[in-house]
Amino acid sequence: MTLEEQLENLEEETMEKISNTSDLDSLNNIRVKTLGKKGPITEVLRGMKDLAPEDRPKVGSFANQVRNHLTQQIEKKRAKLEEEALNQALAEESIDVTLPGKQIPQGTRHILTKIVEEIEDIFVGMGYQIIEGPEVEQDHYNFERMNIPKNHPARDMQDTFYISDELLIRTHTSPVQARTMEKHDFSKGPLRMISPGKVFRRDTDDATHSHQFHQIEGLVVDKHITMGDLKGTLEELMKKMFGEDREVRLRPSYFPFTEPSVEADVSCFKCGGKGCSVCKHSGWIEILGSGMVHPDVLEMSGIDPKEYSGFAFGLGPDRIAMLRYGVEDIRSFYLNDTRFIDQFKGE
Ligand code: FA5
Repeated sequence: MTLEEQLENLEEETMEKISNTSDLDSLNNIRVKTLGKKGPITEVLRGMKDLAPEDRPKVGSFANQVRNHLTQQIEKKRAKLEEEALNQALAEESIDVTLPGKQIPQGTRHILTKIVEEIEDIFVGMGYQIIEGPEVEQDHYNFERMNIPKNHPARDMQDTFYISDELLIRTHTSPVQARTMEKHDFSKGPLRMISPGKVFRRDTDDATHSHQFHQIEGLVVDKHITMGDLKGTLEELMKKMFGEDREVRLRPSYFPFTEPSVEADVSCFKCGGKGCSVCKHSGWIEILGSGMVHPDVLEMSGIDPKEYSGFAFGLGPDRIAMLRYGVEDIRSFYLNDTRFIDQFKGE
């Protein structure tokens, strides 16, 4: 068989193999075996040295023609197989748009944050400013300026985490009263502020006490502020929070920084005052401590108590949330159990 005949046979066999192959790996094998360095075409080209010099160009160009043709055919087939593979992959990957979507868990603001924001909105609507104070506080503001000097028995009412003799984590938001009063410029108008934030006490945790909880302080100072203003303000708050039918009752109490001091009760939102388990069958729910700002507290903040008067209150949003949603254990707010927190998503 002449070299040309060998090449023709080889071309024919290889074309058949190319057309029969159906995967990229075997196509690559064909390419390596036929066109590679050790393949038959290279072999033929090597055998040219035995040909008569005048035959060499003819056979050489024929061998190149066969090689080019086979290379083209292999490339064509590769493109076809690759396209098929891609189409198959796409077909397998196709999405079923009728399947339900994957749920992406979404966080929600904590219910205590929502309560605080709700109360903030009510007071902003009445022209109050929101002022925040430091959680690490000086003894001076937390106690002294609140009319509770060192060794005063009233310090026992708020068991305290001290950092040093003069520094503590605040036991109530009342120190923000002193911080705000000493800075207020009354020539620009009355002082009306609320101050929400975290407070800390060395209380033993139980269902209704936590060593960390929230308070919202309220303070109004101006000329001619009376208990009537306090009662009206608290009534407005309670109606907005617990419904238009709510009433507020003030009972005498004691805080060193208010005089007179009162506890405010709201008529029970559950039974309307008839008596039920929420109000412990009294018809009333204790909701906050308040009173008229003590003249000494005004004076310590540089305000003349003969000219100015004010009222202040401190309420616990944790207890309000417990009452409103029937949460039985205050510790649930702080355990970071998302099953508990998620219950309030829609609130
Ligand atoms: C005070 O802290 C006063 N500073 C409130 C005040 C402000 C009175 C301005 C007058 C004028 P008291 O210790 O009662 O008061 O706390 C206020 C509220 O914080 C309570 O009504 C209660 O809702 C909440 N509270 C107190 N201790 C705890 C506790 N351990 N866990 C959860 N809530 C608490």
